[in-house]
Amino acid sequence: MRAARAVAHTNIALIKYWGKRPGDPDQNLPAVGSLSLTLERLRSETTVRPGERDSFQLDGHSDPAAAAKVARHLDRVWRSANPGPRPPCAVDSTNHLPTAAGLASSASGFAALTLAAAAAFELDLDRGALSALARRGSGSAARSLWGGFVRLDRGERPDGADCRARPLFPADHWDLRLLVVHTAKGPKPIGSTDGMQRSADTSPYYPAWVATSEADLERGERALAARDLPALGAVMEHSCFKMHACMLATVPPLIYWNGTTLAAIHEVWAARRAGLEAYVTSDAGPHVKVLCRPDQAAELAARLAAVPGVHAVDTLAPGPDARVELLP
Ligand code: 2P0
Repeated sequence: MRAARAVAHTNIALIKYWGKRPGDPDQNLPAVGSLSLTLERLRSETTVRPGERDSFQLDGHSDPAAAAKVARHLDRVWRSANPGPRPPCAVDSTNHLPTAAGLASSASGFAALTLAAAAAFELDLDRGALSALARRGSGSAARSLWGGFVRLDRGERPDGADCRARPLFPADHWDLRLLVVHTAKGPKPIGSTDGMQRSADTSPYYPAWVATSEADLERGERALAARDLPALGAVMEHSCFKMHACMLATVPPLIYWNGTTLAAIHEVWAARRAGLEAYVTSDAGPHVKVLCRPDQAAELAARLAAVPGVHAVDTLAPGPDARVELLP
């Protein structure tokens, strides 16, 4: 075993993932495919070294629940190539993004952990196989192996081998901006894994959500290929609001938004009526993400920063591939 450090950037789904298909829970198989944009700057950096015993630190703190998830994921990576016991690992991770607040720290976190662990264990795996492994840690992590625009296919196989992401277009395919409009501080009340299970069990709109997702993926991919922002924005908003409709109809209801979330959405639509090309999406959290042109990003960011209750607005360009290096 070696020591290795990986960096993976977070991603925002333009066409959303919500719900798992039946099967082995450890395979973590999504019920729908998804299409994402990897972001610059917002990233996880993870080092895996040989240790006396397993240890895990996130931003310099230990957390037993997170350490158990990390150990389970190290086992998956190790067992993908080795029958024997896994060597103990010292894992250190730094998140350059707000953790557990709807900004997908699990995406960049499990992607970086998968990449660092595979390099530390000296496994010869291609990125597709790494993506399928990352998915078992967190569905959205499968998409964070690549920069730019990425598609995660739902797949059909029970072993998940065909459920891996693939890069559609690199970051320089289309110079877009994503504004992250922060509307709250602190972690969200209900994690995605529990939330999507509740939706699958109780939301009468869940079957419609699953049935209509494939068409959205195709529309989204076509709009990306054509660099057609109004077309991409329309299907991105539709996917987002269908997912939130499914969440709202869950028993008890899943409402990840606050009042400021809705005010920010209305502000984006007002900007659009005023002639700006801006489209919203939001995830399992209260923040609003706005897809727009680079030349209109500053004006939109200023409008959104002025909405009462908005804490901050980050402007992000498409980000790079995940990367890994062996350490001495
Ligand atoms: C997404 N989300 O596509 C969607 C939109 C949240 C809303 O992927 O259970 O943390 O670990 O596979 O990846 C968040 O879900 O869930 C997510 P698990 P994950 O970005």
